[in-house]
Amino acid sequence: MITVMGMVVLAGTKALDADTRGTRELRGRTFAKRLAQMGLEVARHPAIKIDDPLLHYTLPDGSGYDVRLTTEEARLNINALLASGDKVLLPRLLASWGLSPEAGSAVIDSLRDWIDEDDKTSLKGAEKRDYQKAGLAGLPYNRPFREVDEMLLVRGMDLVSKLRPDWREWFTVLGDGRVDVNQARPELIALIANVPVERVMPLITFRAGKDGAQNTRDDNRLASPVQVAQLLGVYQPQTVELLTRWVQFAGPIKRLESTGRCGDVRRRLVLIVQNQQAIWRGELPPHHGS
Ligand SMILES: [Ca+2]
Ligand SMILES: [Ca+2]
Repeated sequence: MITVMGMVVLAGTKALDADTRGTRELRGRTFAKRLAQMGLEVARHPAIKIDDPLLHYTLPDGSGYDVRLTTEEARLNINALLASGDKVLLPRLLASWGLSPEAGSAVIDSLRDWIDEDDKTSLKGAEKRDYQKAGLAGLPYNRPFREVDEMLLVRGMDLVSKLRPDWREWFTVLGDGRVDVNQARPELIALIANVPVERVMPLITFRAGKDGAQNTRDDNRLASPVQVAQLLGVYQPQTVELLTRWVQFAGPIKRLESTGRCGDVRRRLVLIVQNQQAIWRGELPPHHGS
């Protein structure tokens, strides 16, 4: 009797323990999300400056939020890139992520087949038949991507995602396709200019201004393709032309990224704003690395 009672009590305590941990974790997740939401509400106010102290907030227990303001054009617009018939940037990007030329062109052909209206499979691509064979009905959508996440449905993108878990951070489906060089990450500028990423550092240093930090009031703004080419030490006419075609200097679509934290829990909420209107909101996995 006593043994059985003891076991019941023990089991009860264990369940209670598990509950408490579960509840604590849930509370942490909820609280981190609330903090991230708070950050977004503060950040979207028109009076907020790019280096406003209100973009960062910490409570005495260490929980809080950090908001990063950038532009959506700091990313590659996958629809614009595919529509342009690009044969340079996407292959270069996938190769830099470790895809073989064959695997890379298969992914690119499949991305093209996904957005073109017809059902004719391009060389290494994938259309309705190919997805059906794999047991996937209703694919491809045969229209431009409306969400970055839709790209994951394309044949071969699982491999990309395995090699580059942060692949989403490179793409957008918004904007006119030209990359905002005042906000883009060094690796993306290196990709467009076809230079090693070290060669982009003088440009990053210039952009950061005297204090060495991006997104502060002393930042310098890049203003012309020629200036960009000079800072990168790029003089080849073809590359300069590519630069001129694919860059801009102030993307009009604002991207607000707010990370709320509570204990070990991080939650990242994104709000995209155009002409003061929210056009997309969602949650993404917390950053790895960048
Ligand atoms: Ca198609
Ligand atoms: Ca600065």
